[in-house]
Amino acid sequence: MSKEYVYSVCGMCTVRCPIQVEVVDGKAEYIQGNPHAAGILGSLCPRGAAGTALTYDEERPQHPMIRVGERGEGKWRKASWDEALDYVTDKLKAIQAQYGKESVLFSDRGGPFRDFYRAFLRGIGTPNYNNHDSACARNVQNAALSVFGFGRKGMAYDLKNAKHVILQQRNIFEAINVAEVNNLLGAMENGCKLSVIDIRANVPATKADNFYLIRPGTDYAFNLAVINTLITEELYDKQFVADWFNDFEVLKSFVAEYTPEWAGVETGVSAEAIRDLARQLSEAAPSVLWHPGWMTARYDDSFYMSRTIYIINALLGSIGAKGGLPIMVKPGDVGAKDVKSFMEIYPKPEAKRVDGVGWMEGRKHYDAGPGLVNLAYDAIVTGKPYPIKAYIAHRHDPLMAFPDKDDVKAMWDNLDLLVAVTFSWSDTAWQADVVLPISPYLERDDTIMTKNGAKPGFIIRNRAIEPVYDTKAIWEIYAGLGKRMGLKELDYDKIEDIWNFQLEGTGVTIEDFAKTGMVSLTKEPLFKPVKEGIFKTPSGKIQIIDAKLEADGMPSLKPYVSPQRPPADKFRITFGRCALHTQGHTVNNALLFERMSENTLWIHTDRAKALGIATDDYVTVSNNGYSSKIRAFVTDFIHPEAVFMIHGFGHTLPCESRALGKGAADNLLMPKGIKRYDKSGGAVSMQEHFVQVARA
Ligand SMILES: Nc1nc2c(c(=O)[nH]1)N[C@H]1C(S)=C(S)[C@@H](COP(=O)(O)OP(=O)(O)OC[C@H]3O[C@@H](n4cnc5c(=O)[nH]c(N)nc54)[C@H](O)[C@@H]3O)O[C@H]1N2
Ligand SMILES: Nc1nc2c(c(=O)[nH]1)N[C@H]1C(S)=C(S)[C@@H](COP(=O)(O)OP(=O)(O)OC[C@H]3O[C@@H](n4cnc5c(=O)[nH]c(N)nc54)[C@H](O)[C@@H]3O)O[C@H]1N2
Ligand code: SF4
Ligand SMILES: [Mo]
Repeated sequence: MSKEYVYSVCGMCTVRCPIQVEVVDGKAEYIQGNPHAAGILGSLCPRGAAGTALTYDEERPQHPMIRVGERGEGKWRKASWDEALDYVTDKLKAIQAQYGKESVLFSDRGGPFRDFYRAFLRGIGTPNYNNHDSACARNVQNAALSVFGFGRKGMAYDLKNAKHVILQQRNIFEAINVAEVNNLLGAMENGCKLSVIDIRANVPATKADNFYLIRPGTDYAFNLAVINTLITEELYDKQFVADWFNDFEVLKSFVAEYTPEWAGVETGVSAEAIRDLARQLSEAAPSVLWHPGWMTARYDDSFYMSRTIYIINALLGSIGAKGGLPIMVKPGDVGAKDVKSFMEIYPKPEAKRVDGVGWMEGRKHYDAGPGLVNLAYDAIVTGKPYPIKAYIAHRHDPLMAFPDKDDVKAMWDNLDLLVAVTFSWSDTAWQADVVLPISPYLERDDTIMTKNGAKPGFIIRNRAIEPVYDTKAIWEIYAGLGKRMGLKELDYDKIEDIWNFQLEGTGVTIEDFAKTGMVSLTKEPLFKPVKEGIFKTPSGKIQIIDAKLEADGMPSLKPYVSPQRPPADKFRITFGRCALHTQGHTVNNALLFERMSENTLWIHTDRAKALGIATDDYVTVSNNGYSSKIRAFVTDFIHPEAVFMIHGFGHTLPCESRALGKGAADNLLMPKGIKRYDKSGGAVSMQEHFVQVARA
């Protein structure tokens, strides 16, 4: 028997925790957290532990496939890698010759492994790289930029040293980042208080010191009243405000009318409770961390809500503070060099990006970054500002990630080529012309990733075992496509050569990763003080008035508008995550499916009673022609205006025998939802829809 331990990086979700894989006779037997990684300390979440079930799953794409039937019909022919890569590149060449280099669109799931394939996109001359984020964190990203001039990752979350953590629309113990969970639990053992503002009692609420059950969609009102209290009761950090606020007086007069009494009526949380929270926060300041949120693609005013969270943190002086939101430290800050980028080999393509982000009227104020892919889809339909004829969805399942898959499919009808690069089946892969199967993370190496934080460093994803099926690593796929497109610079056939390219000039070598799978670029953690040059706004200060936003016709301080109440026979659809699944792509994982095979519909006791519904009854939940069966979970601990379900269920693909037909799909209850997005923050407003519930 041979047994070895391989350091790598989890790939079951977007967080990418460092792991250690036990390999016995060439088989991945057991996965645990990398014991050397700060915050992880050997632990993993259930999905990370179930990675072996992904690797050994027969129900994933095992070889390249080319469609033979109609799109979405599920008729395929098996292809060799050469044949599939030739097929894709022949099409790409023909499309680019006819419609221009920029007619190729690409979207992914973001993250640290993008550099190599983004170089491929630049190499073939298209500017149209987008990611998934208009269905995730764009509102909070744009809010951070608007207030501080840097994005949401310009600050860390120092949960470990916090004295009071506030989770508003942030389900930290179920929407997991292992290090964050460990750090917060550790802080709570040391007396850190936890406050939760949610529309239902999620797991964090069950551990909280304060829990505020809020009317769905009224968080902006709640926060305006907190700001009002902090200012009228002079609970804010006067020195920090004097030093770092550009236009405090504007804020002060804007919030004057938004009293706790007013917010009490709006939110359902009493004025006294709101005042009391503000007072508790000022006692713990500046070691207060009001979490800015993550999945903020929910409401038409989520961008403004996110801005208020950042403003509250700033009023409490927690920006840059220990136990608050310290300024993020990057390799350059500790005198080190970051890994070298493949993208920089190629010039930035000249054409403007088709989504209009950063240059089109009304879209100039958005972070140009990864753009808004839903707006790029418009170009597939209209051909404006120019046609998009090829689309590569890489590690991205837009048909589940955006509302209403039939609408999205219809937008894709004009494509001459649709490619899915993925490790599991998905609605998007099923709709594609070509499926290029990625090796799951235990079976592939990836480019070296940089981890920013108090001690920045590099982490390596080593392949733990040989590929189980005829699948390839991401770099192999794009090296293969690149070669065929004439990109000699990306023609690699060994990962070591890629790593050496990345590490050139950093002083770090591949051997340095052997001991722990990671390399730290500094011995001592660094806290960067807030000083001149930190805030990247025009004034160099924290700004309430955002000139860029206003130039695009959007107010900096939007007067509060009360969300529509659902009609008496309807509910607002709300959703979130659970610890056992990742988005839509783990329901068919044998180990995770065994533990949770369907989602349930949370519904308030009084509303359920009126409809004759008891816990575990099957009910139908429907909207605009889509209807699905789901079990009810009747509880006092959800707001009566809402129903709630875990996202990612309701699969319909015949190739996923376990997931098939289990539970309901929240994304199908949002008709025309992809068209409804927050014009100020850019994210889709997924919770602005009402549904009907009845006994099945
Ligand atoms: N209605 C509704 N819509 C939502 C959400 C919701 O709660 N409700 N959540 C939103 C959020 S927060 C997000 S981030 C998006 C997510 O939606 P997506 O961005 O589509 O992300 P995933 O489902 O994580 O993964 C996409 C696909 O990549 C494949 N894949 C290939 N390689 C890898 C790999 O190495 N690692 C992983 N993890 N996957 C790989 C997976 O099998 C999966 O099919 O959806 C958003 N859309
Ligand atoms: N286990 C697991 N962990 C994950 C993921 C996963 O799929 N599975 N996905 C990762 C990704 S991509 C993301 S973006 C994050 C998401 O991380 P979060 O955004 O924290 O996760 P969610 O559970 O979607 O939503 C947070 C909470 O918002 C509440 N909520 C809904 N509507 C409202 C409202 O109007 N007001 C208030 N105050 N609360 C409301 C929900 O009840 C839920 O408890 O999780 C990441 N971690
Ligand atoms: S949070 Fe869980 S699934 Fe996500 S990377 Fe970490 S261990 Fe893996
Ligand atoms: Mo997300």
